[in-house]
Amino acid sequence: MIAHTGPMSTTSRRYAALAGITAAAVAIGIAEPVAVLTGPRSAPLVAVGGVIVDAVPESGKQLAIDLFGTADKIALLVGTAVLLAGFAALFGVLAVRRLALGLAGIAAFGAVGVAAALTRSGADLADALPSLVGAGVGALVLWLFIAGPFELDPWPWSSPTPPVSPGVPVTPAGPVPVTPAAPVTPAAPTAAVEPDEPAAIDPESRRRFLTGSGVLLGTAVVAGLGGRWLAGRRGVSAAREAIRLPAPISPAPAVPAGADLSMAQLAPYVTSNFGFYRIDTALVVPQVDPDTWRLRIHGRVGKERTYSYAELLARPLVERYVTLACVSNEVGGDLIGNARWLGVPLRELLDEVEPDDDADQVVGRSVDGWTCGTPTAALRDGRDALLAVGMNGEPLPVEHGFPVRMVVPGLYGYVSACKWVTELELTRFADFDAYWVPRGWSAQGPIKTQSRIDAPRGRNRLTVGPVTVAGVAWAQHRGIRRVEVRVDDGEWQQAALAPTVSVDTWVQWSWRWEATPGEHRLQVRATDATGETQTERTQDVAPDGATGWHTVTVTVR
Ligand SMILES: Nc1nc2c(c(=O)[nH]1)N[C@H]1C(S)=C(S)[C@@H](COP(=O)(O)O)O[C@H]1N2
Ligand SMILES: [Mo]
Repeated sequence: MIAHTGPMSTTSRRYAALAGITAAAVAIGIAEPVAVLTGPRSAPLVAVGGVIVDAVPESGKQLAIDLFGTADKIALLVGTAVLLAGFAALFGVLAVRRLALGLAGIAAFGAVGVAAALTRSGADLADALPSLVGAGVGALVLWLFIAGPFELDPWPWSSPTPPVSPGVPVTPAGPVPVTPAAPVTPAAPTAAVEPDEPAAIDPESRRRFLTGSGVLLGTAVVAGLGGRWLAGRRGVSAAREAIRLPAPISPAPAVPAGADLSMAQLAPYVTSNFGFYRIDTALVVPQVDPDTWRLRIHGRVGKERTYSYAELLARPLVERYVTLACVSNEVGGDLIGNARWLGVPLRELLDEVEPDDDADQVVGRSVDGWTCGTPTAALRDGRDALLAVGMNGEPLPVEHGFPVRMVVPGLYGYVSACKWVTELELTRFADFDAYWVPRGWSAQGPIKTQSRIDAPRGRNRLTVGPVTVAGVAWAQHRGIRRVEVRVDDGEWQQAALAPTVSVDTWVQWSWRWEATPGEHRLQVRATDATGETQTERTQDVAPDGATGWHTVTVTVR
């Protein structure tokens, strides 16, 4: 293979880009089945994506959530893949100039993959393997197209004297630009050699090149999807389905009749597991085997202790309805849900380890390294803070933290609801910042009193006459005393509150409105059981939760 220095023809660049992209695709694809052995988080795409998730400032993350909803993870993976394809095309072009340059590009990407995989929390050396194997195979593929059996013969150049592969006669180029999509018949051998025209490619070599890249791209897709599928089969769904949860010694109170107004558009009082919002930083859902899972409670304690899943299930369990809310929930947003959680009271576990008096923070640590910091007081003050194993009568869904998570009434999820929890460390707020704190969020995250209008929706067209305005309001662990609605800055009108199970859940409210023609603005505000009314002042979700009144504009005819 000769190192070329003249300008490349467009045709040449297209083939080179195809070679580079094929090499990268095979590298990424092959890494997936390797990651079945070393764990899905070691796959290069997932490892690099994870580093990006942790590094992106919260404003960017919020934007992603706004744009893509919770599909932001898929968007990130697709975005990463597109970016990667761009670089891969460049590496292909470089490789035609000098193979070593292209190979160096692939090696650099391999190194990025290795570095990302090794710096994920809990990583071991084996996690380098998917990126290493991928880069090795990718390099081989690049060689195949640039200087190996699939090489174009010759690589077209627009330099005055097209370089000649040894032993192959030069065929002059035809006037038509050659593109990979439309194969061109070889030019007549009699045509004059134009100095700026690339030499015609041997059709046989073009066929080999295109067939090779087609087959290899297909292989990459099959290997990638096959690897993901295998990883899914190695997951813990089967183990989860085999679990029979014991009955609680302290069952959840029955949901009072009328707690759910059963209105279309209105969020149901109990959120289904399927409908429950999901927020976490995990690009692949952690698969935690309940048989080997352990919870270690340590740090500033008198007696460090470790619990197994079976030990937890053997303890007296309680079941409670608790409404979980995300601090990233905008006013009027839906990052909130109410479920029936089964678990061990965290207070009992903490009593057993005998925390030091100055240990004011309990850091929950997930198997993927994510952390949250909960005030020790909130876990010991008698509220139903749970180490949960069940959600709405089932073992926790895998994406909601299987086998074990924390649930603490009254605190936003980011400071309390650690999923896939494996460690509780007693420490001090002064000594440790949990995951979101250095990223601009408050260390303390009590849930703010909020209310939402679910019906009617904005832009709904209504007819004159009675309209039921309804929604939910929440002030977990304080409870809701009053919900008021007003129309067009008029008098506040008291809404009817549906009954609830406890102060730890949201409440449905409704108000009958005699709608008059025209455009109207509906607003809601709640007052919690301490007598405090939610503030009108609007505040963004960062650093400790949004404030303001939910406002919906409707048209009545
Ligand atoms: N391991 C882990 N646990 C986590 C998170 C996370 O990123 N990783 N996110 C928290 C946040 S911000 C919220 S709001 C809740 C959401 O719980 P859900 O996904 O079950 O609704 O989980 C919390 N627990
Ligand atoms: Mo959250």
